[in-house]
Amino acid sequence: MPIKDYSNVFVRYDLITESPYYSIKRIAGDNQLMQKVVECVILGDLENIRDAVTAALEENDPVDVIYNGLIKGMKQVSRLWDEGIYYLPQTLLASDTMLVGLEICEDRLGCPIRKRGLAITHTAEGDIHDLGQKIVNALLRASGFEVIDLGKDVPVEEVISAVKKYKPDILCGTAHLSTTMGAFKKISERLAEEGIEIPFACGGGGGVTLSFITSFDFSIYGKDASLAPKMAEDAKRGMSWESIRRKYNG
Ligand code: B12
Repeated sequence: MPIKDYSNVFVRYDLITESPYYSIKRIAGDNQLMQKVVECVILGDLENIRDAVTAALEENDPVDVIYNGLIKGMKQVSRLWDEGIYYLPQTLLASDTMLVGLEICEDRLGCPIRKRGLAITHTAEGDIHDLGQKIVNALLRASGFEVIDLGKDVPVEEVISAVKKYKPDILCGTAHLSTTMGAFKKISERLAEEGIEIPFACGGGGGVTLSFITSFDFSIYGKDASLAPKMAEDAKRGMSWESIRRKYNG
């Protein structure tokens, strides 16, 4: 049948919230302030994310806004990517939007003056998926840990040098690519060569699974960023990496 009405040909049904494709209420729940945060992340709305997060923080705890706003939004972005609806530009925009929101939440979380310990975080060599790492940073800082953030795409040797220099209580890593997660194993081998025994908490996606992470020494698998401060606390109290792994990975 020939198309008679062309008025909707440029409408991005995958991007508009009225789309039956997703209902924002179903994703974000009844809290309208949180709905706005989720919506900004999904749409990569850099213009409105500041106002949305600031408004949500008036009634919600920063950790709630991170989990029930920013991460919930990013989960939908992951789904849209996996289903081939989002491509790199939309995903990148959504990621940047999430980072702006996270920074505001992190400021609001503050950090205790007295430092409880030291953590080094990084995203694996060759990998730029650093959203998880940024959440880990925020939660560690909020729990009183000083965080040395080595950033993303960090060469294995740079991680080892930083560990030797700063002697942290815990090392944290994030990876998302099947081609980059092997850097964790290399770090583990280099730590052993250097005679350094340190808990190495790893998280992320793709092939970063419990069975992969626990296939080499020092490493502990963290499914969720909220585990990082708990693991860091245990490390600070002097628990060995084996005991921490038993506690969190069974
Ligand atoms: C966002 C995203 C991007 C963004 C990244 C922006 C950024 N600043 O991070 C952009 C658009 C740049 C991107 C690029 C690419 N991406 Co990408 N991307 C994603 C996507 C959609 C979401 C990942 C994400 O950020 N999730 C949200 C965050 C918050 O989750 P998270 O990092 O997992 O963190 C949580 C936990 O894992 C945990 N955690 C994380 N770290 C740690 C650490 C510790 C210590 C602990 C305790 C916990 C913990 O806590 C967090 C929650 O609380 C996934 C799809 C998916 N289904 O996951 C693909 C995905 C990861 N990307 C993929 C690919 C292939 C790419 C590209 C190669 C695409 C390309 N052709 O160029 C490039 C890679 C470039 C590079 N060299 O890295 C593939 C990887 C496949 C694989 N197994 O190898 C995926 C799985 C998509 C797919 N299904 O194909 N991507």
